[in-house]
Amino acid sequence: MAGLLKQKLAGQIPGLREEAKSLVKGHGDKVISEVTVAQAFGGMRGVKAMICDTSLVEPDKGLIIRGRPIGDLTEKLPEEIFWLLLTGDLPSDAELKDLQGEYQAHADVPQYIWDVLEAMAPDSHPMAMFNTAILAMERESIFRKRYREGMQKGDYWEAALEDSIRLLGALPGIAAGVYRLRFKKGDRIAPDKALDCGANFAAMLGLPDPTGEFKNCMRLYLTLHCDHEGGNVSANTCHTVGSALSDPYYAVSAGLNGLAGPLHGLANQECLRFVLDLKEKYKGAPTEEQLKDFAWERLNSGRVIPGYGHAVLRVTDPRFTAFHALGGRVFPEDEVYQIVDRLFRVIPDVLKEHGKAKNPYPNVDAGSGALLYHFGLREFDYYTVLFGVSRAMGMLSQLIINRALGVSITRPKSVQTSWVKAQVGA
Ligand code: CMX
Repeated sequence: MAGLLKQKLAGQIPGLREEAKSLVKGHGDKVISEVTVAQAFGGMRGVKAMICDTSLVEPDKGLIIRGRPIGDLTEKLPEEIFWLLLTGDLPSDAELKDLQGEYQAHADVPQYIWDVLEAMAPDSHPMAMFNTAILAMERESIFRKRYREGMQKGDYWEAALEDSIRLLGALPGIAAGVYRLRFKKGDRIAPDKALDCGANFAAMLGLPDPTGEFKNCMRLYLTLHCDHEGGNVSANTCHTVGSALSDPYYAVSAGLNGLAGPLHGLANQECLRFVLDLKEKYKGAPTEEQLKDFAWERLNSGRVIPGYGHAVLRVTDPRFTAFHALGGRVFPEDEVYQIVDRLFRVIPDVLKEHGKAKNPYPNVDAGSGALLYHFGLREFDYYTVLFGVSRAMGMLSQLIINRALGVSITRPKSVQTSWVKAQVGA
């Protein structure tokens, strides 16, 4: 592989290495964070102990990809986002075409993957099927092969990039195949190599798309979920597994297993269920007044409002804004969309008055499920697979950069409870 992305990275990597080396050499003993007892017992929340340059989540701005707010990137294709995540720049037309060509060269999923998936129990979770396919493809890893042949440390990133492109090229086909097999949608649909990644994915899912808006929805979905810093469960897991020099197939599959957890990738299902329950209860879209009463009833019974609040953000999530805008443009009359829209008008004020949630505004999950539902993608268990196709871009770009920088194997020090007690005099 000698694509333009590889060439661009080859030009950037010496500078990145030099920067990291001189920071460690000149300032290696300076303190950038500390850890409290509460953090050690509480998921290391807020401890600054890893580097991730691909993206940043700002409380007052939301997701920033390489300095660009995600709200400014909603018209970009997922392939452009991968290029941006890795290099810090958006690709030129020629660079984009080149990368798309590389994806297309690996878009056909080998038959042995389908054999493995078809042998799985028919009620297997779609995420288990998706991850099994990725693991089964590990036999194709260029990184593992070259490592065994004695690859130089300085070349690790090249092999990681090659595996990553192969994986990103194949993931839409794998994910679409899982959908059609698991939910008995009929034969698989072959990739259309003339299409961009999001459009091709939409086409392979096989849902009716007379207006082409489902393609737009898939492009947007893949773009918006691409990355979320380095410390979240999937990115952090991928980072840790990759740090052992496990190849990208192992590392991404591990990260996606984390994404499958109810505290990570499942929230949009919960939000959509909440909206559909409202539709059922009120036999259609409730009025703003009805929603207000309902929200108070729910809060007074000690339950949260799904889709609202965030651990970091303190404004409306720009990813919600983008999904909301697409729904408003394409199907403003849809009752599910109308509920999402009315909740957005009502809930922030209710939560402000309630006074508990630090962020009363909607997060990304408040609206994405409604779009999928509208377009006929109604198998909730599948939604995390869509998320995974997108988030693989973030995990892989972080992994390639880490291999380029020669980031060490992850090995924080654990301590015993008795040590903590002695330390704090408890
Ligand atoms: N409805 C009601 N109460 C809420 C709330 C909501 N949507 N969001 C937060 N609160 C409450 C919390 O339960 C907490 O109450 P207690 O003090 O009684 O425990 C209090 O407000 C303070 O919480 P917080 O610091 O504002 O929020 P956290 O960082 O602890 O949690 C989150 C963030 C997302 C888990 C939380 O806002 C929530 O449960 N939201 C609803 C579920 C949801 O939308 N999840 C999707 C998250 C998407 C993402 O993370 O990307």
